[in-house]
Amino acid sequence: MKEQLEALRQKALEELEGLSSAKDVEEFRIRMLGKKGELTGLLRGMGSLPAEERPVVGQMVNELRALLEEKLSAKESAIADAAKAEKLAAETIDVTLPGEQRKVGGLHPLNKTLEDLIDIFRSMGFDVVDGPEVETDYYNFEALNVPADHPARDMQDTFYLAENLLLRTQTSAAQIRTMENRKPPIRIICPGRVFRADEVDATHSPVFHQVEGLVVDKGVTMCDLKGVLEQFAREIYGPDTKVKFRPSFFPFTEPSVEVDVTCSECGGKGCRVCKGSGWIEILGAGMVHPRVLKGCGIDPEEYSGFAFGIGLDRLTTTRHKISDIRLLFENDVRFLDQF
Ligand code: 2U9
Repeated sequence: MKEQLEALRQKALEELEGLSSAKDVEEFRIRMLGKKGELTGLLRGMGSLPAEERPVVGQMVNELRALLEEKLSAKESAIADAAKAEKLAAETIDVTLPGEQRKVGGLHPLNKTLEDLIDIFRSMGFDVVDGPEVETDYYNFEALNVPADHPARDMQDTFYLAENLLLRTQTSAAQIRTMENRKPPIRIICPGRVFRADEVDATHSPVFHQVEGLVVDKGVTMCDLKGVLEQFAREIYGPDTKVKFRPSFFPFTEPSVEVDVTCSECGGKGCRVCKGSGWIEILGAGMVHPRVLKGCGIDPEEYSGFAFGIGLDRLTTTRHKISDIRLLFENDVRFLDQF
């Protein structure tokens, strides 16, 4: 029996050495120390031993059991430590590697131009007002003295949603509402999207952007209009920019003008951008028609005003020498990245 025990000890210690996984350890434990295990088997065989040998062999069995248990738990923690070390090594992060480059977004060129414009007019004392994109016929046309037979009222030029409801063709309606609700002095600009049933090409889009302005007070004259718009043009195109006022016609202003600036590309000599003329048209303006003031409850005998309309898309394309208005709406990041 003693030899059997010794042989088992030898074999067990040898096997134990070769265990390499938690699963191996558990199987070994069951095989040796479990209920039907080899050591337990030897213990059962003690019944056939002479009584005086039983305590000695019993002690040897217990010692071997204790030794195996101790070695097993040491083996177990060694395997767990090795597994942990291996896992940590695999998870190692090299903090010195360069980080992932995150792209930082920028303002769309239209918004950039709009922000510049708002800054310029704010510095001259203008407030910014907003209005709905869906308007009634009254606010979009009637209140602006646009007659019923005006071509702009045609279905071909305006997107109608219902008989009396349309997508605004200019942002003026918001200014009519301001005049209805506020007493002069009024000094506002109104930026926003407007809609016209235009075919898309390099210079036209059915959706585009405007910034309209309105000043109403006692004694406002064409001189004020000229001063404000010259200041605006110089801030946008540079201090040497010359400004030209040409007579024009709009139903909502009288007199009306169109405003040109010297071409920023050629300085007025004539080039491809200004089609050889040396001038670029940037906006329309005029003195608010007395009928428009009256319709909003403002007495044209007491007050006068001027208004202007700037096409933001055109201003943006001429400023940045963008050849096609469609680029502003396609949102191709390769294009937008340049601003
Ligand atoms: C009120 C009264 C009058 C706004 C004006 C223009 C002239 C004009 C165009 C510029 C380029 C439209 O986007 S565009 O095609 N606009 O030429 N707009 S005067 O006149 C107003 C506005 C509000 C109450």
